[in-house]
Amino acid sequence: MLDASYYASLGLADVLDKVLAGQRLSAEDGMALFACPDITAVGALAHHARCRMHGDKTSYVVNRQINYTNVCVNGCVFCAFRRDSEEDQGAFCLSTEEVLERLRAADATPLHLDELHIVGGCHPTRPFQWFLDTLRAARELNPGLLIKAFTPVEIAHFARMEGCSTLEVLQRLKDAGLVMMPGGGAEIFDEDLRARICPHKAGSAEWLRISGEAHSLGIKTNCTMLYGHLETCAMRVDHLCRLREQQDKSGGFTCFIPLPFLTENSRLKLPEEKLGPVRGLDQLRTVAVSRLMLDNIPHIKAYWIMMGTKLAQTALWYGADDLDGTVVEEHIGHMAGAGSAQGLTLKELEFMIREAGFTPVRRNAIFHTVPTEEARA
Ligand code: V47
Repeated sequence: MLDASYYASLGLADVLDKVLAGQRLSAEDGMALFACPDITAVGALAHHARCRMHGDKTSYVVNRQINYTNVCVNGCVFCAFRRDSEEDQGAFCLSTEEVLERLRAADATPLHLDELHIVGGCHPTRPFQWFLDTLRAARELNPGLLIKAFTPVEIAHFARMEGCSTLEVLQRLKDAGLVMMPGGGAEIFDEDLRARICPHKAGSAEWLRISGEAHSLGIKTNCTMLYGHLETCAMRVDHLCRLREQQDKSGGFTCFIPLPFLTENSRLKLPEEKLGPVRGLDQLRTVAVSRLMLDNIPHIKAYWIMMGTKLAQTALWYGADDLDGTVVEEHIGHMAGAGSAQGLTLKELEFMIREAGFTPVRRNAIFHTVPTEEARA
């Protein structure tokens, strides 16, 4: 399958050797993978690396996403989700009771919830205490619930609002029940481009530092990359290398999620040659290169909400081993034109995985395997 002479003809002889030997790829190798004309050859390498780590297992999670607000001080140019103030059309701002209502609705279904994913904009006035109280109230309602909440960008915002360190914010959130953090807000680490697309949010070094601080407290986190906008392949590779370096230091990244830029309702104007959604083949290649470069991050997610279900299934053959979840209600992608459903059932997710040729494994927020409904009955 991984024919040495064929990879040599593609200029990937060294890359093949390294992948077969389980050795680390260089940034130059990453660039060669982006330049390779045969995407299936890149995919086969990533599939080899994925199978060595996970065999044919593909995880999914019974979860619920809650976006508490889209009012945000950051004003990122790409974001279709955010609003400047609560008075703007399409702005929303949930109370603790409204968060709990959603949780009660989830608890009322026969399915056990294995992850509550809470994320939102950086609201200009909502005090940090609200977040602590809401986490505690959610845990009281469902004591066994694993809560994945707040990106490093929100942590930086809370620290500014509260006038304390990000480490203190993280410690207080952990005390209130936070076990895991989502990987949003990483966008693209290249400082010049970041200054153009998200000048006001936490910078790259800060995002990485806060992730490392969370890891030092035993809070696992995810990481992401927003791609398919103005970045180059060199910037993507640089982004992956910076994540890999951070992971060498702090070790707490659990899953990487490449997020293809969705263009509707965005203020980010793309040049002619980049107009329209990120090409499917580019998405598959980016998943594959991510799997190959991030040798120290266990999981790669094909986030079906942003990719669509068909491409997410295909991505399982290009290095991804997780699909995310039942979700139920999603705003960030859908306000930017995602054509996917708002949520999927457990049966639909399992069917997607089996239909693609893999074995479904139900997981929780921290990627531990959890029993099926039948086993819990
Ligand atoms: O940080 C914003 C991205 C992220 C657009 O950690 C966009 O398990 C595409 O991070 N097109 C939030 N992407 C979502 C996110 C996430 C989702 C699911 C699971 C996890 C996890 C994390 O969405 C933002 C930003 O990078 N984003 N606008 C857009 N128009």
